[in-house]
Amino acid sequence: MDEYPFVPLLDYRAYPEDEMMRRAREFHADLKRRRTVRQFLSRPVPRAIIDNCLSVAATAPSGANLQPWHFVVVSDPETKRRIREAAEEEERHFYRHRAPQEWLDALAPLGTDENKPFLEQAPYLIAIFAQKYGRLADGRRVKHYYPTESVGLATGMLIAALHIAGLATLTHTPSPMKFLNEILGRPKTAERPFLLLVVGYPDENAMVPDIGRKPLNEVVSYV
Ligand code: IYR
Repeated sequence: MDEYPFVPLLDYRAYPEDEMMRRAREFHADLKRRRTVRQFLSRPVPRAIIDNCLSVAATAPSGANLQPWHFVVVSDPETKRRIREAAEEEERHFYRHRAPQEWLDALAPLGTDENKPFLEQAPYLIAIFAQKYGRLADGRRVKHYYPTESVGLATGMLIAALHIAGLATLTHTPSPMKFLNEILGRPKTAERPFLLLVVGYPDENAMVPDIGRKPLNEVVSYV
């Protein structure tokens, strides 16, 4: 343990309990307004805002702090077009053949289908990859631990950061989505596409499904 440096926890902040409550409430009030959106404006978003939100994501905890994630921010129209084309091909197969009726029934309230125009309309697609292993400067492999969990945590923080910044997101999971490695030039064996996050301003006329969240007593128990 003495071999590795430790530093004091200087950045931690304590608050009086009333302020803790206020901050927690405020955060909830902000985050509960988040909705997954499927209609986006093509209005551009400054890249600095995206960079800042990615900096938030990159603070996530990860297995052995190996930070097993890679984010590809796509704004190039031709690349977006290729992603849309490949995703819609997978989705056609999913909706017409692959999805069991039970899955289609579960999706029905969301009103989704095989058409994914938002993949071209939204200003940014962020393709998130989970790395099974990393590489040292000399090319040797470094095994990553809990990559899926770690990338899930980073993605949650990214979604929250984008929302707080005033942007809308859609967590899109075309399946399978290995085509993302091909189109975006990411390593095939080391990296698994985790999620395609669609980012932009919601269309003024965007409609969202009338669905809610489970009450706390259904999702929490105290022992
Ligand atoms: N990938 C398909 C189907 C789909 C699956 C789930 I689970 C969703 O929450 C929503 C959609 C699609 O994107 O349409």
